[in-house]
Amino acid sequence: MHPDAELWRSAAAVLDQNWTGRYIVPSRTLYPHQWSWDTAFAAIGLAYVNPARAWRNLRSLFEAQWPDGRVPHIVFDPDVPEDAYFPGPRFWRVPAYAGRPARGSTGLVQPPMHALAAWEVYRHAAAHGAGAAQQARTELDWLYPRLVAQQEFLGDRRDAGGSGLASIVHPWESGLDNSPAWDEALATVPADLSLLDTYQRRDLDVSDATHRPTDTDYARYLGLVENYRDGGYSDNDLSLRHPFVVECPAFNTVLATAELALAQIAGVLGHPSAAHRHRERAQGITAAITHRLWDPESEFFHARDVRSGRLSPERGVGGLLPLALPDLAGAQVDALVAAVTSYRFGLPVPSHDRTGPAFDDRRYWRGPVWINVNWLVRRGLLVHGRRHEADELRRALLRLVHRNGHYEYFHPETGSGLGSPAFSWTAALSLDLLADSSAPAYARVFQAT
Ligand code: 2M8
Repeated sequence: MHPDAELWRSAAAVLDQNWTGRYIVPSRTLYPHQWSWDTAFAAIGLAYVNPARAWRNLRSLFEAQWPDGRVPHIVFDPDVPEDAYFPGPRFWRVPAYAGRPARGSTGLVQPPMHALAAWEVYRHAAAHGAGAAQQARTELDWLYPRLVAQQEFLGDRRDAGGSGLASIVHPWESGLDNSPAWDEALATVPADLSLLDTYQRRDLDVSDATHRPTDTDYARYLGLVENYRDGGYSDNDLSLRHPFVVECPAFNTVLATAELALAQIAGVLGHPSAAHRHRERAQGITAAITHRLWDPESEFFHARDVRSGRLSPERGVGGLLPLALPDLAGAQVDALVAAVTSYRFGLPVPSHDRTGPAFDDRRYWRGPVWINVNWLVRRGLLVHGRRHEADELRRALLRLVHRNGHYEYFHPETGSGLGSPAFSWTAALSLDLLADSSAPAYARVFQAT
């Protein structure tokens, strides 16, 4: 069988195997519930093999949206036992809301990838016939106000720095959980190691401790959840009440990209003035990212600690993602493309600058290669017409997955698979990479607006 056909078949099989009937798990071993941005990446791949599941997956997640617009970072499956994942529903103590029983979700968020995913699923729907196209239109109608509510929550309630950017209140909200980009801000968060006597980490039962966060960091993660939870998950006066409030370049890039996708969706749904407002918001967020997070000396985007006002000195993969912003200034695009192709990163990009002291080739988000952020970097290369680098990245990613399997992440030197095997977003985005060699069509999505 042709290697591409083989990869296609194995990727589709992973998505099948991880489908629960209502939603897709990130992986059967480590993550037995529904995760927010994983749902979006999975939908992008399901668009090719089973669009009905792509929509069902998005719908399941948004059915758990809070009345304030936040989309929880994990929606707990009531059929999965409490001890299958830690921290589970009992730790989060989320009250009942919107007709849903208590303890149905976490109170954190993740990067709002869903508008882009919905747009991608819609774009591919016509290829599956008239019925699928009709369903796509109906689902877009249902999702649009919910996607807008998510943007409003993040842009308003989470603008803790008053800068037009959304802040994250926990490293888990970034999706780049253990990135060195949080180290400096996290160092000021108390680490109560006794929490680990009270609560048992579950991740270490199913994965190698040298890959996962240290106990000190884990104790900080739990302390941050407790603080946010005990404040009723309120976002009032965040920078006074909460010890971790950070503006992340990757999170805010996804926020801006969501506005651009919403502009497309609003256009299809016949709301031209809303489309115009979405494009303006994307421009506003892009300007704020440039103003707040660009460091002209390092020529890189860094996370900003809102409480201290300091930019993190680290060059994490999140600092490359503003490349996906179509309105980014040419000099910044050039600097990011240079970083992407330099020894610091290289194709495919690792999750951290290889030359930085914090780089760790195995530990979670501190060095290994992840497919989802590479997919976003590739999108950025295409948006800025860097076709050659985008094609090279596409080939490198497909080679990596084909040789090593649909792992959660990969060793940045040897390429060997790490973390969970049969990981949904690796499989889903492999399908998209296999299907989409027509690079310029991507960029046109934005330029046509
Ligand atoms: C990882 O995060 C979870 C917590 O949310 C964990 O470490 O247990 C991250 O890689 C995150 O980006 C991802 O969404 C999640 C599920 O795949 O796993």
